[in-house]
Amino acid sequence: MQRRRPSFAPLAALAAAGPLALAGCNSSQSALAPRGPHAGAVDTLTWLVFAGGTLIFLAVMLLLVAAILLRRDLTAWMTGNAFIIGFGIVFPVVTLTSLLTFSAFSSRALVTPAPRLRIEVVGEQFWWRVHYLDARGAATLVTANEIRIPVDTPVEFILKAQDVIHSFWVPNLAGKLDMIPGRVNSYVFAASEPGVYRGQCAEYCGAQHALMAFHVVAAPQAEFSAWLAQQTGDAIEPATPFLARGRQLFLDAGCGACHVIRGTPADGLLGPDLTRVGSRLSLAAGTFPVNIGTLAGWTSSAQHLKPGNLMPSFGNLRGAELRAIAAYLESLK
Ligand code: HEC
Ligand SMILES: [Cu+2]
Repeated sequence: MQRRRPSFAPLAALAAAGPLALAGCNSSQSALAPRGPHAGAVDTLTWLVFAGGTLIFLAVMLLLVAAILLRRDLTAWMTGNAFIIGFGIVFPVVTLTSLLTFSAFSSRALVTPAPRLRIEVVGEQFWWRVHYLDARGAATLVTANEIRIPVDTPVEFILKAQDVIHSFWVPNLAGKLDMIPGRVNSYVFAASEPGVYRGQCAEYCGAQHALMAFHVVAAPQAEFSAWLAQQTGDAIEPATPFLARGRQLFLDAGCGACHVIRGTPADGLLGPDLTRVGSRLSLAAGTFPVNIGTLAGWTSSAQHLKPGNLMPSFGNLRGAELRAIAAYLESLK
């Protein structure tokens, strides 16, 4: 009789899956690449629990194999009282108590620093409304889908939701926190390195939940202050007749019913503030880069590009009109 050749297919599949899984491990939007003290504390705790869990798992497997191979010699010892009390009571009590103590101290580190800046973020289907607050809690700047913060500065994030439950998550900087309609949640975190950190809605909130992302841009204090000063105030005036025509078309098409452009009659609150939309890193909550092409495409086909979002497609606008509107929006820096 011929012996069946052993099949290596499962091993090959495992070998192929390894690199694929590792490919997910780049440092952008990763909780394993902390860039601030709060994410750092979470990271330490993660590795501690992971390493401890792995050790205990290996020890249990070792005992299992020993019990199978050595049979009676060992099982006699394993059913003795000392073994059961030692590994069944003392060991779990000691490990779980020390973990609890360690994690309690880590979480204390997460809540202590006094914030020096307060930013309110409201989760909307499917984008983020961002308010920079002054000391009295009034909004000094309203923007969307992008949050700028100074480095090494604890910032308090005050989280709300407009419609359904969303979850605010910037893995490189902090853990996630839910945004719940009718409730206010808040937490403080900081970035210790300048950079652009991607965030993502982490609670399923409807059809376009996956396209509900944002960026946190951490910059040195001086750069941040300059940005904040530049962002406040009215939108810049159109510099050419073409851009002025774009603004007129924007207003005539009724975009102002849902969008604010400060300094113009556009004062609608249903959609993102567009006063400085040309200066943002992304369009439609992290979905596209901002340029004339994506702005025109979005305006004519918002429902095609992000089906079910709350902006209708303006398929009635002609090419020349779209180009003017998109050029005007792109100029709003
Ligand atoms: C019925 C309300 C409504 C009208 C009218 C409307 N929009 Fe919007 N708009 C929205 C909403 C809601 C979003 C957010 C979509 C998302 O990302 O989920 C949005 C997003 C945008 C964005 C992306 C902003 C950002 O920060 O990413 C641009 C640009 C935009 N709209 C331009 C326009 C233009 C131009 C018009 C007119 C031709 C228009 N909108 C008319 C509701 C509206
Ligand atoms: Cu969401």
